[in-house]
Amino acid sequence: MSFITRGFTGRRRDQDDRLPPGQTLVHDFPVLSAGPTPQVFTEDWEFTIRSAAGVRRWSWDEFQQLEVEDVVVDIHCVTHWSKLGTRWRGVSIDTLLADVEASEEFAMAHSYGGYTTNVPLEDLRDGKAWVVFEFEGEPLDPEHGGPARLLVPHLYFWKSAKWIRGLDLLSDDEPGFWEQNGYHLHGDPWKEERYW
Ligand SMILES: Nc1nc2c(c(=O)[nH]1)N[C@H]1C(S)=C(S)[C@@H](COP(=O)(O)O)O[C@H]1N2
Ligand SMILES: [Mo]
Repeated sequence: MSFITRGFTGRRRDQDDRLPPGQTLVHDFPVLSAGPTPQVFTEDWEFTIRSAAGVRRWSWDEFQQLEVEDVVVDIHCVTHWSKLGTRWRGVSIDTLLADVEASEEFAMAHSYGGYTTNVPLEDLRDGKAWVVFEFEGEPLDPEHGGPARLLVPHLYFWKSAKWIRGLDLLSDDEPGFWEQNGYHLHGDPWKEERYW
C-alpha cells in the first residue's frame, strides 16, 4: 500500500517539476488560432528559407526525402495550459539550415494565412526546433497546423507557427504577429516571458 502511494506521489512530483510557473496540466489538445484554418494542399506546399545569401526552397516531396526525427516534448501555451510528452515527427531545423548559408542571427517564421512569429536562430538550432508533419503517429490535423507546423517546444507555443511556409533570416529581431500585440519577443516559459 505504501509502495503504491510512494509511486503515485513520485509521479506527481515528476509532473510538477516539468510544469513552468503559472502553468496547468491539460490532457486534451486545445486549438488556438488567430483566424480561420487555411486549406493547404501538399501538392502546393513549399517551405522556403530566405537569407541575404539567397533562397532555398523545398517542395513537399523534397521535404519528405530529408532525414526525419521523432521527438517527445512538453508544450506550454501562454494562456496557461501545458501538455506533457507530446509526440511529433518532422525535420530538424538543423537539417534545413545545413543547406543554407546564413550570417543572420534572427528568423521570422511565416505561415500560410499570414501569421508570423519571430525567433532567434539560436533558439532554432542544435536540436531545439523542427518542422513537424505528424502528431501522435497521425498526419498533423489541419486545426493544429497541418500539413506542417514549426515546433519550438522550449518557448511558449505561440512561437510554434502552424501552417508554416518558411523562415526569413534577419540581422535584427523584429516582432511577429502576437509580439506586435504585446506578447514577449522571446517567450521562455521558465522565465515567464509572457508579455512586454
Ligand atoms: N499560423 C498560426 N500559428 C499559430 C497560431 C495562429 O493563430 N496561427 N497560434 C499560436 C498559438 S497562440 C498557440 S498557443 C499555438 C496553438 O497550437 P494548437 O492550436 O495546435 O494548440 O499555435 C500557435 N501557432
Ligand atoms: Mo497561445
